[in-house]
This record gives sequence, C-alpha cells and structure tokens, in this order.
Amino acid sequence: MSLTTTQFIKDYRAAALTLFADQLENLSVRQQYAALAFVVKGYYATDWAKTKADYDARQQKQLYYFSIEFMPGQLLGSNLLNLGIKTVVEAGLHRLTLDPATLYAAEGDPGLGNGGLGRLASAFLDAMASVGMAGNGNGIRYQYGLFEQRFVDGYQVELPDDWLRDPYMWETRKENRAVIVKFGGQVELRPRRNGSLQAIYHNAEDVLAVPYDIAMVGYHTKRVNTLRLWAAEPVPGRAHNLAEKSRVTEITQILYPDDSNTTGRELRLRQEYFFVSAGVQSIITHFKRQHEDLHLLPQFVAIHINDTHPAMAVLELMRILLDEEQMTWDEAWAITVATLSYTNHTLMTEALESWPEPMFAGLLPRLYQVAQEVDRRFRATYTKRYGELLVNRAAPLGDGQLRMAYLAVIGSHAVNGVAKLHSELLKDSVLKDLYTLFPARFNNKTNGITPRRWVQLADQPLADLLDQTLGQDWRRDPRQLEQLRAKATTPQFLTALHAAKRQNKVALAAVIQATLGLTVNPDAIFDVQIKRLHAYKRQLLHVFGILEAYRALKAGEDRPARVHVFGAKAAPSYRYAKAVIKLINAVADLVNHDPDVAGRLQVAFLPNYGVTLAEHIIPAADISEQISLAGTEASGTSNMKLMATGALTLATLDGANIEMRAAAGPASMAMFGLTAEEVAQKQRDHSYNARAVYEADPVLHAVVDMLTDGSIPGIASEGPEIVTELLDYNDTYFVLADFQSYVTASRQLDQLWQAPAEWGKRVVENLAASGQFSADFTVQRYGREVWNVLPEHPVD
Ligand code: 26W
Repeated sequence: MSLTTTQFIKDYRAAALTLFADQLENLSVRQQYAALAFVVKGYYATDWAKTKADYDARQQKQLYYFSIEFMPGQLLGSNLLNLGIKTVVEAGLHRLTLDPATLYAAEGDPGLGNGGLGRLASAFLDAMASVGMAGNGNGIRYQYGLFEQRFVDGYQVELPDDWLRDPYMWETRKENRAVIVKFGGQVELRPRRNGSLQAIYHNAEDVLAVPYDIAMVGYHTKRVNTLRLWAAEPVPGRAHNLAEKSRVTEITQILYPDDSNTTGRELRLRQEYFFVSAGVQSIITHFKRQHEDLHLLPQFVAIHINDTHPAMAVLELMRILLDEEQMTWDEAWAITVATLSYTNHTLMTEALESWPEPMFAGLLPRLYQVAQEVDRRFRATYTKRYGELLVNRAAPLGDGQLRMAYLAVIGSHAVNGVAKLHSELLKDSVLKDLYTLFPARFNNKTNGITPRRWVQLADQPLADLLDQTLGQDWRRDPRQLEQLRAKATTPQFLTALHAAKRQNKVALAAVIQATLGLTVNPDAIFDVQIKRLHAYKRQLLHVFGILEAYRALKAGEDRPARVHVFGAKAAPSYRYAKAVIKLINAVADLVNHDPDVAGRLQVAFLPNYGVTLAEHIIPAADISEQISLAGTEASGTSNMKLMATGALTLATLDGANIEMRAAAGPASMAMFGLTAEEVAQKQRDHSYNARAVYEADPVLHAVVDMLTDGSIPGIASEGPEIVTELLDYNDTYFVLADFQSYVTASRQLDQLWQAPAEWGKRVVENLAASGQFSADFTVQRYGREVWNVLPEHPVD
C-alpha cells in the first residue's frame, strides 16, 4: 500500500484522540501501542473486506485449517512488513520521537498453543495469505493461553497466562456470526416420510459459540485471510445460574498444556467438539448463502484436520448432511471424505487420542450414533477382503475406545506426515493397517517456516546483508538464496556475515543479562536448544555434553568458549521433564559460578520460551541442537528457523534434519547417532543394554555419576530419578548409546570454529539451502495435491 510518513502521523494522532481522547505524547506505551495497532487495522480493513467479497464473487474454493492450537506471535511487525509500510511507519514513529522497539515489545504474544503443531498452523496461515491462497484458520479463543513459566530455585513454576487482561487489538468480535453448539441430552431419531431420520434432541445443553476474527495479512499480496477463534458463552435470554454459566465458559477458558500426552479429560473433549461444530456449522451456513446443492461442497470447501484434535469433523459433517440436509448415508459419506484431509504430527502412541465410548456417548450422543454407523459400515466393507484381524485393529471403535487417528484416516481423502522419514514411519507403524486399506491416501508434506518472521523481521542484520548481496528478490522467493553459494565466498562477505551474527549475539546477551543477571561472552559459540522439554528430544544428552566439556576444562583441556542457551517448557504433569529442567538449572548454577571455567563455559536457561523469545534467540545461534532419537521427532521446525539464520546444525538423522542436510550438502551439518532403522532393530531384538554402555565408557560413567555423587548441588531427588530411568529402565531414548558420537560431532564443530572461513563456508551452504523450507512452498503443495485450492501469487 502507498503511505507517506506524513499521512501515517496524521492517522496515528487521530487514532490516539479517537481511542483515548488524548495526545499521543500523553499516552502510556501500552496505549500508544494500541493506537498504532488501531491505525494498522484500518490500513488493511478494505483489503480484508475485498478479499472476502472477491472469494464470494469468484466462488473461490476455500480451505479451512482446523487446529486446536495457533501461535501467531506478535502481529504488529509482521502486519507492517506484509503491508509494505514498515519503513514508512518506523520513520513516522522516529519523527514522533517514539521508539519502534518499545512499541513492538508492548504487544502481547497469544500463546494459544504448546509448540510445533500450533506454530506451524500460524505459519501456514501467513504463507497462504502470502501466496494468495484462500486459506482460513478455525480454532479456540482460550481466555488463558499456555502457562507463563518461571524458575523458582531452578524448578519450573506455572503461572496463568491472562493474555486478555488488555484488549487484544487484532481481533474483531463477530456476534452476528454466532452459532449454537449442543452437548449431552438424549437423541431420538424419528423417521421422516422420505426415509431420512430426524434427530430430535432432548435435554441437550446449548452453548453459544461466538467468533472472534483475526486478519491474516499476506506479504505484498493485498490478500487478507481470516483466523476465526471461537469463545463459549451462555445463550442470552436463557436463565443460567452461576454454576451453569461457568460450566459453559470453562469450555474455552484454558489451553491444555500437554503436547504429547492425551489427558482424556471430558473438558478437552468438549473443547474439541465445540470449535469443530462451530466451524463446520459456520462453513455450511456461508456455503449455503451461495449454493443450493450441498453435493457441491467439496468443490468449494476443503477442511483440514490438524492432528487428531479436530477429527470429530468427520462425524459433525456427517451429522449435518444426514440430519439437516436429509442426505443418504452414501451421499453424505462421499462428500465428507472428499472435503476432509488429515495431518499426523507425532508417532508417540501416548499422544494418539482415543475417547472411552461411554464418555463420548454421554457427551455427544448423536455423534456417537454416527460413529457406530461409520464403524459398522467400515467393518462390513473391508472384513471380507482383508480379514477380521486387520479390520478389528483398524476400525474406529475398538477396546471400548473411539480411536481418533483411525477415524480421521477413514473419513479423509488424504493423510500425510510432516517429513519424509515420518511419513514413511507412519505407514510402517501407527497407521500400518490403514495404509494397507487406503494406500493412495498417504502422502508426505514436509513442514516449512515463514521466512518473513524468522529472517526479515527477527534477523535485520542478516536481511540487510542479503539485500546488499543479492538484491531483494529473496524476500519474495527465498530460493534465490541459492545464489549465495556463488556470491558469498569472498572474505568480505564472510566477515560481514560474522558481524551480523555477532550483532544478534550482543542483543541476546543483553536479554540474558536482563533476565538472568548473567554476563555472557558474545564471542563464544552460542549453542542453542529451543523446544518443548521432552525425553525424546534429549535435552539430557545436551546436558551430558556440557558436563563432558566441564570435566575436560577442569582437567586443563582447552576448548573454544561456549554459551549453551536453553528454552523449554514442560507439561505441568510431566514429572521426568520437570526433573530435567531442574538438572539444567543446577548445572547452570554450578558452571556459571565456577572460576575454573569462567568465560569458557556458560549455561543460560531462559524462562518462558515462546514465539517472541524465539525471535531473540534464533538469530544469535551458532549451533542448533536437533538431537532427538532418530525416528521420534516427526519433523521439527526450529531446525529450519536456525538454519535460515545461519546456525550450523548438530543433528541426528531424524525428521526434517535429513532433508535439510540433503538440501545444504553432506558436510553442511554435524551428524551423529543411531539411525531410525538401527534404533528399531535394537528395540525389536532388545539388544540395547544401557548399563553395559555406561560400564564400558569411563567418560560417560563419570558424567552420569555426577547426577548422584553430589558434584551438582541441588538435585538430590532429580539426579537419582534420571539415572534410574537410564540404568534401571534401560534408557528409553538411547541417550547413553549416542553419547560418544554426539561428543565427537560436537567437538568437530569446536575444530571448525577455529577456522572461521571454513565455518563461514558451511553457514553459506545452509543459508543457501534454507529457502526450500519456506512454508510458502509447503502450503502450495498442500493446495495443489490435497486441497485443490491454488495460489493466486505462486512462488515458483
Ligand atoms: C493430546 C495432547 C497432544 C497435544 C499436541 C498431543 C500431540 C500434540 C502435537 C501433535 C505435538 C506436536 O506439536 N508435534 C510436533 O508437530 C510439529 C509440527 O508438525 C513437528 O515439527 C514436531 O516434530 C512434532 O513433535
């Protein structure tokens, strides 16, 4: 959009007067931020309305991305960048003697997700708007997001994330689009003359679902899509006592903080049905405003199920097509399968949701009836050809449970994993039987990241250097970065690259100083591991690497200085993960206060890791730790972000690490560890003996013993607990097995660090290849191969 600084200042002053009846200068930073967001909202309002009108006028097929989690991050910077007015507005702010960084920092970060899955959903929405795909988000407007993490004496403490205490400027309440969602009661099926069954609800509990829409502004496309988040409210005009009121509002009160363990709680089931039913109902209402015949639905609507949490969309769409549209089962089923598609994000069995039939039937009686019929017809269709055994294993209802992953596959026309290895492992393991039945549905869609947030916004020094070196085309098509391989070999460029990274490290050092009171050496290697705390992600292996280095330095060995930076929240009920958090903080205390290693080894565990903190940490990383046990991390996305800002990856052959290495080159990453096949083999033949590895390796032995011999103060219970998992429960995630090759690979990076030109060369290889992992390419592949929703402004 064309905007002058003068015009912006005029608009901004007007907004301050309108919103706060006062001059800009007199307002608090929070109010100045709110007025600025208000102005920006006005700048894309027309495009937003026009986008919707265009889609309707052109009868554009639209994709609805159903996800129980979204992590959009702060939106002011990305909205200004995507509108193409960031420079103009920042110039205006300076002229008003306001500091853009202070206003950016005043924005809350809606933590409506746990980790990878939620952040990916938001990256996809940004990407779809930026390539001109008609893609919308559908989720929940939690009143409380993911808990705020504090460390008290090294222990994780969770505080409520009351993110709505200040009005959220980017949302618009659309009560005119509210719908009713029904829970409980009994359902009577009364046959109609046309043979279809009318479902009559008795004593059902009605909940009002009120949508809040947030604009998803495309990058220089004038396309603005919608993220719709639903809030639960009592139906107005119905008498509700306090208990009834809170029973309703609690549905969207809080995000479940687990990212790998199904809680099986009824409230979670209510949350899942609530946003699915509200979403499907509003999609069908919108469709019917334009089309009579719902048989045409798959031509104009695609609904994507982001992991199993929205899998009830299969049953809800069937319910509406059967009960309200009076279709036959086969008609309804054909439409449902053609409209729906499903992505699996984890192989962890404990993360695959299933609901006890009694709970499901009690809360969702009509949906349960539909589920029974889906199950009956599934068995009737496939048993003859595939036999009872396989069909019993693959049927949606089994062992008294409704198995949501199976329901999602059976009710969708496409099923994908999020990296090549993961998509293959899905076929060999958790979805093996369904792959036998529906091989054509299975495909892979390797994850991606949005280079606008992680490079253009978070890493200004690198972005400026890339502009100087390549011009600006890379900002539209990051595959242009491949040109770096040829252009970026000069000592000048490598020096400038190192300077850009150092600038980010100095900035992060200031954050570490302010947050932890720790002064870190910006010329040390910044070794970063940022992701949820989970045993399979092996933060423990990283700790063992630190202890190995600590012992070596104490023994007088010389090593390049390293600062280990951690960011990680643990699910509150995940005891082992919380023990590892305490261990990391205890090791930080030990190492950071030991004069023998001062300035050569430091550990900074920054609390409350999330999107905004990631934007500070990622550009400052030299080493990216992607050390999960091979075969456990579905894809990873922090690996791609750290690659795109010039870190070298220390990695196992797991998830997307494999594809990143293939893209950047065999020497571009420091690989180590067992392969997924080797792990599977050892698991199959039970040939792994962790204690034997421990006994056979004196270095490892000494490191493990530090967890119980008092060398690390403050872990009297956590240390033994962790060692018990390793030596008595045979180390589920092969930490001991991969220790030596991990240390070797890490030491190779120490060597490389002492050859800056060589290090720089590897960084260039990674930067050059990083463009391939833009989410723009990922969503285009989904659009062309699964959703049949095409990009208006394709990047290819
Ligand atoms: C029911 C509790 C629960 C909640 C969330 C179970 C599982 C989840 C998510 C699927 C966990 C998750 O975030 N998975 C991550 O998804 C990323 C995006 O595809 C991948 O990059 C990560 O590898 C994967 O762990």
